[in-house]
Amino acid sequence: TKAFPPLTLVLAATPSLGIGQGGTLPWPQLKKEMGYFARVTKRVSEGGRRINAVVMGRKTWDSIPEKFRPLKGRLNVVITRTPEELSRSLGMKGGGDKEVEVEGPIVAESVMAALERLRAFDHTAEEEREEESRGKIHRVFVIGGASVYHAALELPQAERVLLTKIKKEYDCDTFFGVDLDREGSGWVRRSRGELEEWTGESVQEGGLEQEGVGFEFGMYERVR
Ligand code: FOL
Repeated sequence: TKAFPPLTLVLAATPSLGIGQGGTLPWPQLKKEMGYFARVTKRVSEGGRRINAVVMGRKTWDSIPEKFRPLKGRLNVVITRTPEELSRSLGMKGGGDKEVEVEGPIVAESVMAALERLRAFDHTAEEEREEESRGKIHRVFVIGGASVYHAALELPQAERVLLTKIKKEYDCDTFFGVDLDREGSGWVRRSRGELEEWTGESVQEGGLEQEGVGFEFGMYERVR
């Protein structure tokens, strides 16, 4: 029986694989890079009846500006060992002294538990389906941070990484654990054409530049 659902890690990193600094991204806002992230994580093949999921750690959830979370058009899943603490902060939205219940993310205590919740959600989707059809969830993206990437990489389900290489160094206190370009890393870089095909994005050869910062989109797949 095949590992399900497949996972795609999405991240941007500096040359030394830095991904975070002080609870936020290390670089000044790169609108085109964030736009790519948003489009790729939202895009589904059969528009309308399917949705993608984004799985993230609690600190990543906290790092997303309140007005952008839950990330719209995607099923949000937050990993925390203390779900009751997260629920408390979720209930506060709406301002004032009254706590207002808002549509929140799915909460799970581990990446494994998150996948179980997603499988259950998929089976619970109301549409009738062919026996072979995979249900309501199209793709599952792991969007960080470091400890959630680390846990996901331990699983055979993690078969793809969308890595944006930021071509400038910034002070970072959080790093991605695997050098995907290293020979024998167990990962292989796919071509720009293959990235375009998989993501549905049209990608500039040689990358982009914004605010004097160069960056390039890449895709890696697990080998074996
Ligand atoms: N992957 C890549 N390639 N770039 C990233 O910046 C990135 N960031 C995270 C995970 N993977 C990434 C985690 N951090 C938002 C903010 C922080 C964040 C992830 C997402 C966010 O607000 N996203 C909005 C877009 C808002 C906008 O258009 O400015 C979204 O709808 O996705």
